[in-house]
Amino acid sequence: MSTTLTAFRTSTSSGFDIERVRADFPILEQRVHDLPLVYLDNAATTQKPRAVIDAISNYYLSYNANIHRGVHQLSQSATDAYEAARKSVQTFLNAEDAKEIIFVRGATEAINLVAQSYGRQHVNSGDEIIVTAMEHHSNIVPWQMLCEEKGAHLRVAPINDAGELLLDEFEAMLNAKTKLVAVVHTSNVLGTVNPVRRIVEMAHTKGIPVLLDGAQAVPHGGVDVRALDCDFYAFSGHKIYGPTGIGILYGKRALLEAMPPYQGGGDMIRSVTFEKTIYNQLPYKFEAGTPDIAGVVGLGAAIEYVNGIGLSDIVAHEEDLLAYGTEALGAIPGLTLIGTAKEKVSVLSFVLEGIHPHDIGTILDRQGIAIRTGHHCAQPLMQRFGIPATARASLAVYNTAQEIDALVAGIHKVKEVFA
Ligand code: 7TS
Repeated sequence: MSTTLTAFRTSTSSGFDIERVRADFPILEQRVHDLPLVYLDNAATTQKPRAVIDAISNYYLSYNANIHRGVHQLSQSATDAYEAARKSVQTFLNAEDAKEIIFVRGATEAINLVAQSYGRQHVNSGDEIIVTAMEHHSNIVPWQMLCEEKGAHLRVAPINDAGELLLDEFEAMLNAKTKLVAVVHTSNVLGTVNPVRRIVEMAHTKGIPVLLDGAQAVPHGGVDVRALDCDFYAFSGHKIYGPTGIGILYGKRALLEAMPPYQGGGDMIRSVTFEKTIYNQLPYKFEAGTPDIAGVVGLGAAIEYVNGIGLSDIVAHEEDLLAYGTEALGAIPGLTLIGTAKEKVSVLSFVLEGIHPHDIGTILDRQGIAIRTGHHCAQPLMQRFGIPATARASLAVYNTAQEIDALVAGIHKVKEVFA
């Protein structure tokens, strides 16, 4: 390995210590095929620190009960923990009100909620919804379903070869028929961080609301929904060191108040008769049925964990890794990085001349290295780049320069197999 980054920060004056961070994640001690695990599939899902695992087991061990229902002590404790997590998320996103934080299953469900509730209420025949060419399927298909139902049109803002949104083209697409802009904050394939503040400004000038898909943004930087002034923000707990099955929809209170419920059932009502149901207030109106209480508790612990390290240290560490990885991978003959935006997070998608990404992933796995290969639920983006798939290494707070060295050595082995 010839590449060295002299200023690599393995610890900082503010106390960031990579070895201490790694020790928080028990799974990183795993061996795979009798080799140390090198986990570089964080955009798919992150590993969980002990604090999250403990919070979930502590819920089941000591105060498992349903929420908002019982007068008994355990139910009260469960409700308190559930609502405390909502507060943590509110603070984390800098939302004005905890009522604007809706617990859902993940980013996918958050987007479907907006499509089915806000979308069905506001989108009509001939209207338009704008997305970008770099969306995950979960920010395409719900809008296509809505457009099909309503006779509306999905329009796609183009990107350049580096994987950056063409802002002028995007702006030119906004018109009186546009009912919603739904844009990925950070691309799961390219790592591109979109200029979302500008996007919101452009759309708001024309009175168009904006949904941001933040699934890949929240783990890699601070998100301030009030500063962004976005109308909806969606993310998943499992990509930010929390459990699967839990995620967040943030919505501006006035918008959420005016939206019909997404699902009917227990907890989302104030009163029910066979003649008429009166819906509950926010946020419960959108939380029908028994929620994933353990998941919420786990997500709350994950956010506290991230706050404990400090997002600025996480970002600084990942920036170092990205710079190191970009240089190291870029030096491999025959390797092309897909996604070279100026503003990007620690995602390294690549193709190797003459070798299918699936073969890269399989051979790397034999070396204990976990990456993802395929279309990454972004088939239209693959078509934009004229490729069927990429290999993708995506980095998190616990990754190291040595692991990138292992990846580089692994890729050289892949090339030897196919030489
Ligand atoms: N939006 C983006 C940008 C994503 O990357 C993903 C998941 C989702 C939405 C959906 O999140 P979910 O938790 O509701 O499934 N992305 C990926 C990925 O890149 N590899 O596996 C899942």
